Amino acid sequence: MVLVVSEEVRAAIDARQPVVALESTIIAHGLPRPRNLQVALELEEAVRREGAVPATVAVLDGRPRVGLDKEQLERVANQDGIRKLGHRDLPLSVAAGVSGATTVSATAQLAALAGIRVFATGGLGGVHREWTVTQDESADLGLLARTRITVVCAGVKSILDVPATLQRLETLGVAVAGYGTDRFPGFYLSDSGHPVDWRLDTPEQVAAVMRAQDALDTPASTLIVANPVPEAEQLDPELHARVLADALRACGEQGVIGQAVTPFLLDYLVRYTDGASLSANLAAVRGNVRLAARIATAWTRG
Ligand code: PSU
Ligand code: MN
Repeated sequence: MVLVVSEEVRAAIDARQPVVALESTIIAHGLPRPRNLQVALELEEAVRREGAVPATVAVLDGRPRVGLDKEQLERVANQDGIRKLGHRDLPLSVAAGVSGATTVSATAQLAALAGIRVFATGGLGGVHREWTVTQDESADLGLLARTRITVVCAGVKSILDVPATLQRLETLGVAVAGYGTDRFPGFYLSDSGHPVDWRLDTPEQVAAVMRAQDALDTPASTLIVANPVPEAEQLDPELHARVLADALRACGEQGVIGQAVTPFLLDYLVRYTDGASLSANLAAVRGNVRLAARIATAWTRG
């Protein structure tokens, strides 16, 4: 098979030990260098500290990989012009023999193919605010609607149209639960301003939902566990609103489109909040990774 699963990850899956998939677009395109490599290593370490095995996903020289060693992580973090791969790009990158970082959609697809059930990221993609003009909706949503995996995230990125994204998730039949909250988290913010219908409070409760998905034999779809960044570590909501408005304006003025939109907005926020958005983003991802490891542990114990 074209998919390469690292020995450590393969052994853990086979032995039903907890494994957490991690995406690589956040490393290559979502965080500034050189911080991105430190973060990639730190997130893997955080998974290990919780007793689970990290499986970072990327495509290297046309080979989709689940589980990267340090040198491979370095390539993802430092290679100039490394591509951003959604799930539709996977066959194209394989045939072309190129390297790329995987988004949520591509990571979820490859992780599920490898037999991994739990995945952690920062914020999901979704419906962009100018959707009526641009039709820009992240491919994350469509893929999550047909993949059996649990994604731990801090909601969807706040640069998006959050209520429209929540509506799309409902339409697509993707299950969403707040973790320890009745509010849908807002990525950089603990609360997006929108409620969620379901709340889960422990890793065991999450694992019980996963087992119920299997028992009901429902059409494959994702369980989104929306885990808020702690309020003390969130971005100041006023600063967030102000800089985001500027970022969206700059994005339109500069004619940024397609795959470039999300990295452009994230980078703008990092620069014009003096790194405060980066701290909030990292706090969110760290919390998600730790929770994902605990969910994977509860899941394998069941
Ligand atoms: N979460 C982060 N930073 C990121 C992303 C998520 O904290 O950079 C990435 C994910 O890989 C997600 C992608 O799948 O942004 C969405 O890109 P687009 O909007 O172009 O689909
Ligand atoms: Mn897009």
